[in-house]
Amino acid sequence: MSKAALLIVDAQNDFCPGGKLPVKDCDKIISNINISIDKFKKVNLPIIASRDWHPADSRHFKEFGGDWPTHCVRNSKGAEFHPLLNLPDNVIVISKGTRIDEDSYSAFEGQDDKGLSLSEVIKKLRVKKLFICGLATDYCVKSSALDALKAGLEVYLLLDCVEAVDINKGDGEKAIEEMAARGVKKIETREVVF
Ligand code: VGL
Ligand code: ZN
Repeated sequence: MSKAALLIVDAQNDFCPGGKLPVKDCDKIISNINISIDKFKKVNLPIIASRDWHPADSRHFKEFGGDWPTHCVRNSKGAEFHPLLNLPDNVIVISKGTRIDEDSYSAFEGQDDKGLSLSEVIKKLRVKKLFICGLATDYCVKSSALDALKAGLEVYLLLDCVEAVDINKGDGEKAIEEMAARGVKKIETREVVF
């Protein structure tokens, strides 16, 4: 069987209630993600967590000409992973949006702590199947899933482990349909078995 990994996209405080760009039902999503984490942990498959890690003066922010309220400023409380997210000690953290002039919606635009890109990390681990979950469906999850397809991976979207910002109503649903049309496979946590 080809090797799988779990990619948790931007499960950070600022995308949850009380944060700067909250999705609804964050707690439910985090608890579903934790169930997925356990499944990968049990069989020793890699778990990768991306994080939005912006400089305070990023051009991604409205204040500096971008589209978004200030969020996930690196080293701030809002940029921390959600406190209930049960990441294993050996999680591979991918930081993205770290330069002043980049949005980096996709985790494939980020690097690990040694400066390796996500594609390099995945190649090194010989991962062929990527299970994607996290926040937000209509931006970073979608962008990461489409880049994963471009990288030649078999891509699964964990439907019960994603939520959209839905700036316009229905954005999340549209994003899911777009991913599916390009070849992303839709799956629920309970269907993940190794
Ligand atoms: C995201 C908007 C801005 C995301 C990040 O993680 O989906 N969305 N920055
Ligand atoms: Zn961002």
